[in-house]
Amino acid sequence: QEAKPLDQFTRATQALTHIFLKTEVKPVVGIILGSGLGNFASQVENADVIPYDEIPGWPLSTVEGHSGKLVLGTIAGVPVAVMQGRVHAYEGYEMNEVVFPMRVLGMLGCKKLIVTNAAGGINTSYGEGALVNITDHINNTGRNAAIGPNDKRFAVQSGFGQRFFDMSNAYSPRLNALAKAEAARQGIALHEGVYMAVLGPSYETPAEIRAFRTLGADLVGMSTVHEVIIARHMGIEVLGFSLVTNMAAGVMPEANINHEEVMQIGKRLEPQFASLVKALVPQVAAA
Ligand code: CYT
Repeated sequence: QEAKPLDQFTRATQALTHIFLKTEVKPVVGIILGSGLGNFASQVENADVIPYDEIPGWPLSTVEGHSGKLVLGTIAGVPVAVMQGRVHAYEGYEMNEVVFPMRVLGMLGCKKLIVTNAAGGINTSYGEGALVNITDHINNTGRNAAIGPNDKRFAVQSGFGQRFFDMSNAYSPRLNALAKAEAARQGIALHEGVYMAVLGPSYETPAEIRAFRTLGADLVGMSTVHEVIIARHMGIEVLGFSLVTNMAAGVMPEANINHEEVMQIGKRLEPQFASLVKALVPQVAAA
């Protein structure tokens, strides 16, 4: 007789058990680092580093520049779980695999999420290297991460874990206000924008970018929306940032887009990004 496949919640508890055996940190803020922003993990003090390939059920990235480690420790005294690297749907992963780490972050005790990505700039008021606070998203991937049987056990606070759930304030206005104030305090130019997610892996065509602009998108990328949907399903409050690594296709005539450039811009903007996020961690935790 064949064993019944384990449900997502049970698989996530297996990952949780492994993590609990490797660290005593009980994170309250989860941080997901996008392409080129992985160095931020070095900000974590007293770090316990768990390679993704040790964690049962954790999906492994196939893309260069997405090294895979879960780093647990403290930032400004706040216990955090930092994901250095994530998988994308374009790698061929199913939705439940893409958001498995997000489920585990919630179960570890993270009530807040800081999610970051490298994105193409659609809004012409941005330039390469612009730092953008995400105010909302448009999920144009054709998939929703919450598909499949609904499991209420994933809720991290009462009233959440519902089959149908609100996305009106998916990107927390009060956390965005903290980010805006902190950026001003540090003299960092922080833009705002709506993030459009596509499946990828091809970058967009100029016609697609014109269409997306008409639809209200300021940024385009291939991640984040699935994690945010699952965070909201669980009742986790979200703060999101995009780093504009390149202007999207057709925005700068003559230019074309390559992954190396995306990674380089990430490295260049890292110090600003790190200083902003580091200062925000205790504020977000206390909010
Ligand atoms: N750039 C990026 N599209 C872009 O132009 N990083 C993702 C998607």
